[in-house]
Amino acid sequence: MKMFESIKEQIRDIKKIVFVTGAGMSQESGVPTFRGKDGLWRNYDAMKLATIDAFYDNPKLVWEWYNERRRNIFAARPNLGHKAVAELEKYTEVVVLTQNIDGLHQKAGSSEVLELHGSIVKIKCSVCNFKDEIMVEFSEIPPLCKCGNILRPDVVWFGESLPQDVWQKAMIFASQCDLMVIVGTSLVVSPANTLPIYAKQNNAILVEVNPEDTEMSSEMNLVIRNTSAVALPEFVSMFKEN
Ligand code: BJW
Ligand code: ZN
Repeated sequence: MKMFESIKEQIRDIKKIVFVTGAGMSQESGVPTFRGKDGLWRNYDAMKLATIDAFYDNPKLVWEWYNERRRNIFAARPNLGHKAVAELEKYTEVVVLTQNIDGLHQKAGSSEVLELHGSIVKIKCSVCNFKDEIMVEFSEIPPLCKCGNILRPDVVWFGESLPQDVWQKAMIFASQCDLMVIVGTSLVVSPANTLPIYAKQNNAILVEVNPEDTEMSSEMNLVIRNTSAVALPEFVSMFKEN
């Protein structure tokens, strides 16, 4: 099993690695992905729940979805893939640009993680500037801010901009890396799916880890058709040999 043989020789010159991760990264930790059969919750399409319109139509329903996901995520443990990414910091500079809100990269020990789509532990007011972290569940949903308006999960829904400071940094890291590893994302959601383009402009090596084809598979230098918990430990083992 030599998945990464074709880039082995190039590995010794790599100084900066950026991981771009999506829901598939946490699939082996028991966190469902968005698309495909996994992306259904009580027969609702996750893609339709992740919108500001869905929230204003039915804030209680959307809060229930996040509460249930938060319970599942709190019970989840980082898998061998998350751990491999964290371990790689011993050998080279590593930045993780994640679309996930589950915090599992940080739990695994990664020190530079940019959360592009927010975090399941954070909340904000839908009107004023109030922000907080949620530790215990609200007894009544939707919870209200001191200002009287509805509190919402501090995540990025369709039609909303990414946190600008985070996105600016993500673009810079992407355009300066030598190797980008794209793991467990269908790359259908913009602007996160433009990050590989910034890396390519810098002549970075692009590696995709995904059991299935994605929008950008044909742009990759290497495609590993395997899961993250299987492929990433082997990827990291190459750095140990060097
Ligand atoms: C494994 C595996 C294993 C399985 N190992 N792999 C038309 C109208 C309006 C907007 C738009 C429009 N056209 C385009 C847009 C922009 C829109 C967009 O991209 N839409 C597309 C769907 C068409 N984007 C936005 O709106 C973004 N904002 C924006 O562009 O601002 C400017 C703007 C403003 C106003 C108007 C228009 C533009 C914001 C996007 C926010 C996305 N938010 C969500 C929810 C976050 C909070 C939460 O988690 O609840 O982010 S949606 C959801 O998708 C979530 C994810 O982070 C994101 C990406 O999904 P991901 O991670 O790729 O998961 P999947 O399920 O798609 O794929 C999993 C992959 O893993 C698969 O490939 C599997 O094969 C693989 N896999 N097991 C490895 N074990
Ligand atoms: Zn408020």
